[in-house]
Formats: sequence, structure tokens, C-alpha cells
Amino acid sequence: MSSKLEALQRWVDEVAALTRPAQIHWCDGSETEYRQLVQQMLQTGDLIELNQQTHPGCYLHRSNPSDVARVEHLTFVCTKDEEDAGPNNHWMAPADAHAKMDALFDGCMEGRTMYVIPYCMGPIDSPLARCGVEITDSPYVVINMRTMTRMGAPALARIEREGSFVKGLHSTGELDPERRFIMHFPEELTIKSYGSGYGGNALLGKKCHALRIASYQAKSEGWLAEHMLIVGIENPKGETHYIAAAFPSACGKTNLAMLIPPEGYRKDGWKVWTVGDDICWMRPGADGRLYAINPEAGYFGVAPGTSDGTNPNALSTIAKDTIFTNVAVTADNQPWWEGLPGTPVTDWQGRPYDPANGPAAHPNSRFTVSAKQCPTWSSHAEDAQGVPLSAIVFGGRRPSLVPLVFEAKDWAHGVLVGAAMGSETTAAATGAVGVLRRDSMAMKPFAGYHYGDYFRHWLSFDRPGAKLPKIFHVNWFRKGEDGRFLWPGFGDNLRVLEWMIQRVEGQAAGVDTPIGTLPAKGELQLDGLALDAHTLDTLLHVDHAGWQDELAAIGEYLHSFGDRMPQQLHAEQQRVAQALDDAADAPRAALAS
Ligand code: OXD
Ligand code: MN
Repeated sequence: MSSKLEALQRWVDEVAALTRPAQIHWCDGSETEYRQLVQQMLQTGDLIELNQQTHPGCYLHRSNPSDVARVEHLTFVCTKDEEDAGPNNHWMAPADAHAKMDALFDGCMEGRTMYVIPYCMGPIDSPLARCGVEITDSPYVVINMRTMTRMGAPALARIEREGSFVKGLHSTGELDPERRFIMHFPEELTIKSYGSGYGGNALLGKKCHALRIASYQAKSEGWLAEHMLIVGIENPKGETHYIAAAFPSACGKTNLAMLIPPEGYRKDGWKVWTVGDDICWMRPGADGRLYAINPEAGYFGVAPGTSDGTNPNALSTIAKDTIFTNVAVTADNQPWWEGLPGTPVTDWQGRPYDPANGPAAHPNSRFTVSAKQCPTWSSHAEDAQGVPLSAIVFGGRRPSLVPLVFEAKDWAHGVLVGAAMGSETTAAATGAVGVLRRDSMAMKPFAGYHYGDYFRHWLSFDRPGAKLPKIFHVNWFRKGEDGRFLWPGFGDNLRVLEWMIQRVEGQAAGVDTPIGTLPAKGELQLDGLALDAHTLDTLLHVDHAGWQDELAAIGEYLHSFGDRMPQQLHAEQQRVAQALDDAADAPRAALAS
């Protein structure tokens, strides 16, 4: 064994001495290993076979009802200096956190198998990719990690070459919410997670490594780890623009990444290519552009709402070889969730379905599936150097005020727009749903360090020679007075992306406003869409008074991060606030003259 792998072996030995498993299994990531684990889990009841005629290779996992979402209040960033974690994270001193976790891990794998999972986040030969090793006692985690990462022998070979890897230790423990913690030690490239089997808490390659630890690594190494989808839009000339877009959890990233163009667009030859649906790692290339990879190899998507109407690509992606978690089941044993045709007979907890118990599928029920099964999987998704980005999009659920789309004036303004992002909360995390909260760059639950330092890092990409993507903000979720959505969304979102591409290519003039550039009349392609003029006006209206209040709230929000908030961002907030005040004064000035 090479000395680099000896370091891994030493850590595995230490963990085994602490957790005392009955046996240790080093995962090779093979199909045979996967099949064996599935068989074993079918026997223990951890997996339930679904209808193999309609859904070959598909299985259902029911989690403990108290363990169905990320637990942000139990998630900690444990830096030596509390300030480094920032007010955006829960913090614990590393020594205390290790002591707390090691007490929980003590003997926790007795009688169980300890799995050692070497994995790579990103294409295995990509310089942007990074490796990790997760140790877990959950076979459910192993089979999901096999789909979500490049797992097994090739990852181990890369770890042997490079020597460095992120250490993740996980145990489902007793699934007791009182004994559940997700701890990150960015300075030690280490994660310790106990007491949950839920994806975001237990598949450590995803949120824990690819966002919290990676964002920290990225700061010192000059790149960005973001909560963004990556999609390629091919125009009728055969040119593809890649767009990365950040939305908070369960706001439609998977749908946008797999969008099907409206009929007229399809006839004209527009195509959409999926690179990633949740996480984007990007860094400047030699030509000054930002290049992006999807560090994941699969989708861990929200099932409810996924239907033929909303996302037919996702539906065909998950027609085979998919693990479903906490969905309902029909009489003929097909997976079911709200939004699908058919009738559930058994709910997500395995009870006979009764509407009095709430939705049949848990609102955060999920599917885990290989990205390659997506009909629109991009042939460039495996490019080692990544794909060049033309645009970055920020968005959230904003029922009022925020227009359908606007473009930031420049990079610094774009960073402000991302920092100011707000959205109604969803079922992806425990806690109240539908409450407006600021979620800067959709990274509130995931930035592994102080938001002030994070924004400073973002600002630093604007340097001589940089050819940065344009930054936009969208709001698909604007509601009318009757509470209904004003914009049809889904495939029709391509109309907005087309306008962005026109802006990138210098083909749309737009209208300048204090908050940014909006589409000028006629610039949004609306053929085939029944959208009345009043609705369009509302969608593209800038309510100056409302925005003055919003800018004041953004100002307060920035100040809540104290001295580490870069002055440049305060200046940007003041610039926009002043532009709004000037615009409000302009009509008065005109009257006076
Ligand atoms: C996810 C999330 O699972 O953001 O992607 O919660
Ligand atoms: Mn996510």
C-alpha cells in the first residue's frame, strides 16, 4: 500500500476502533456490489421492490418519519475562530464538536457493517474535481452514493495519486432527533454526521462536501462551489450558451435544468442540454471565462410536482433504475406522488392512504437516479475542463415586488443581487414553510464560512482579463391579487433565457431602471402564450416605492454581517438606493421646472 493510502487506512482503523463494527467493507462501486446491497436491503425491509414491469430496477425506501429533511438547526460549521463561520452558520468549537460526536460514535456500529466509500465529486479526470471518503453504517447511503458520485476503484486510484481527500464519517445512530448533528470542520476537511439517514444529512458528498467544505476550499484555491444548476441552451444556429442558476431548495432547479422548449421553439430548432441540477463548481479558465462542472453524477430530486406537464424529461429519467424515498404507492405497486395521474393506496409511511393524514407522498420525497438517464443529458457534462458560462441567474419564490427578470448592471451589482436573494421557505428543510427569508445565492444553508468573506470572494473574480458571465435575477413565482401565479413557468421559462442570451450577444437593448435592465417592450418572445397586456405589465413593473423599502431591508441585512461585509457591497446597495431615490425625485423635479 502506498504511503498516501496508508493515511486513509490509518483513519479507517481509527474509526473502526471507535465505532467497533462487526465487519468492514471497502466499496468498489461495481454493479455486482450494488446488486448485492439491494438484495440485502430487500431482505431487511430497508428497500421495497416496486412494480418491475413498469419500473425495472426501481425500489422504495421509507425513512423514519422524524428523518425526512435537512436539519439546519443541527448543522454546524466548526472553525477554530467563531468569526470565520459567520452569523450565517451555527458554530461549535472544534474540540467540543469532536468530543460530542466521538461520544455518539463510540461503539455505534457494533454488530453492523462499516462501509468505506471512496468517491470523486466531478468527472474523474477533471482538474476541478475533488475526492472524498465517506465511512458509513448505512447501505442506503452506499447505494445512493454510487448513483450520486463517481464512487469506488477509480476514485481510490485518484486519492492514491493526490493524497488528499475529504474525510466524512456517518452513522444513522438511533435516528433520535435529540442525538442528531451534522458537523463540518472545514480547516480539517472533515465531516461528522450522526443520527440521520436523510440524503442531505447522510450522503456526505452532496451538501456537506460539495457545498460546505468545497466552498471553504474554493475560497483559498480561487474557485466557487455553488448551489446552482447548469444548463446548455442551443439556438437554431447550433450555438450553445451555458447558464448556471441558483435557486433555494425545492424551487424548480431540476425542472429548469431539464426544460422542454415550447412548441414554437422546438419547431425552430431550440434544444436544451442538462449538465447539472443542484451543484456547480466553477473557476476562471485561461481565456478569462468562468468554466463550470457538475460535481455530482446523479439527481436527488424532489418527487412531488414532477409530472408529464412539469418535467417529462425527469419522468422518463426515473422510469428505471431509481431509488425512491418516501413516495406513496399505487395498487399495482408503482411509485406515486401528488401531481401524477392514478391513485395512491399506501402513503409514504406505509399506511393505507387517508387524505386526513396529509399528502400521500411526503412533500420532500425524493428520487435518486443516474444523471446519464436523462434524455437531455449534455454530451459536455463530462468535459474535464467544464463548460464556459454565459450567464449566472439568481432567483427565488417572491410572490410580490420582484419582476420576472432583470439584469445586473455589472459583476459587483450582480453580487449584490445574489446577496439580496430572498425566497419563501419550502419542505426541503425542517421548519415553517412559506416564510420569506433571505437566502443569499441560495447558499444560506450551505456556505461553509462567513457570508461577508464569501461575498468578498465573489467580488474578487472581477479582475483584469476576466470575461465574466452576465448576472440576472428571475422570479417565476410572482402572484396576482387572486393568489395565482402570473407567469406559466416550466418550458416557457426559455423565453426569459432567450432574452438573456440576446443580452449576452448584444442583440437586445433592454430598458435601464434603477434596479437593473429589464426587457424592453416586444423583446420577450411571447408567441403562442396567452398572456394579457396587464399581466405582462405587472410582471415587468418596477414598483419604485416597494423597491426603496426592499433596498432599506437589504442594507440592514448586509449590516447584520458586521465588519467582514465588504465595503464595496455596501456601496453598491447605496448606489441602487440612491438611483431609486433619484427616480422618485425626477417627476417632482420635472413638475418644478
Ligand atoms: C437538495 C436541497 O436536496 O437543496 O438539493 O435540499
Ligand atoms: Mn439543493
